[in-house]
Amino acid sequence: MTLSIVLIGRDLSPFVRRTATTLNLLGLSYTREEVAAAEAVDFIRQYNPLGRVPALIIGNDVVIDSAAIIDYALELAGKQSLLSPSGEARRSTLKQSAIATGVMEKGVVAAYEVTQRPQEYLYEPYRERVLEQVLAGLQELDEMLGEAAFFGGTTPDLADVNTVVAYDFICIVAKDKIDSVNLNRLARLSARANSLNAFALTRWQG
Ligand SMILES: N[C@@H](CCC(=O)N[C@@H](CS)C(=O)NCC(=O)O)C(=O)O
Repeated sequence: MTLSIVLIGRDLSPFVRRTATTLNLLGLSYTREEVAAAEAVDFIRQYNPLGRVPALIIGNDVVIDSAAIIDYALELAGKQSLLSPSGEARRSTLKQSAIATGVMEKGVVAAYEVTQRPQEYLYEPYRERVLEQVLAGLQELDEMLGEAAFFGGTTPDLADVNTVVAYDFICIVAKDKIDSVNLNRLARLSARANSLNAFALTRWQG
């Protein structure tokens, strides 16, 4: 029996996009409820008391938080191409992914500083500090990638998903910051990944 899978959230959210891209790469079929967290609070709270996306309805079950959803998806698909089962390779992928998800978190904070506060309550030094953290994370990932096509070698792994999603998100919310530093390797990684369907289908078109 095939399980019905519904992903709640839209791809502007890096946490939603990293989940959708992972599902795509794993070849799991799903449908979408493309709602914005800020606009569909009551709807999302049926699935997550915090009103956050993503949430995944799978059969009669609801899984929340992108990390838990991705963990579940990896288990369901039973493939090890995105994350090695053990050892140094697994630790590296998890470390690169932790940096990338940290960039996402800080990027969301920086964006909310602007979108969720009245202009007079915006405290620019805090936003700047957060964006410094974002850039430090991206620079480290750029360095770690080096001249490789993907973190995963010739095909993307979980670190590639998280890095590309983090980089693309910061290009949306703080393009001036991206342009202020040299992240050429990440720019190439993003272009390479986004030429693949799994990434292209989730790229934010807003
Ligand atoms: N740790 C969570 C973070 C999810 C998250 O922060 N989602 C944002 C959208 S990018 C959200 O739903 N924000 C609404 C809110 O916090 O009120 C995950 O990985 O799923």
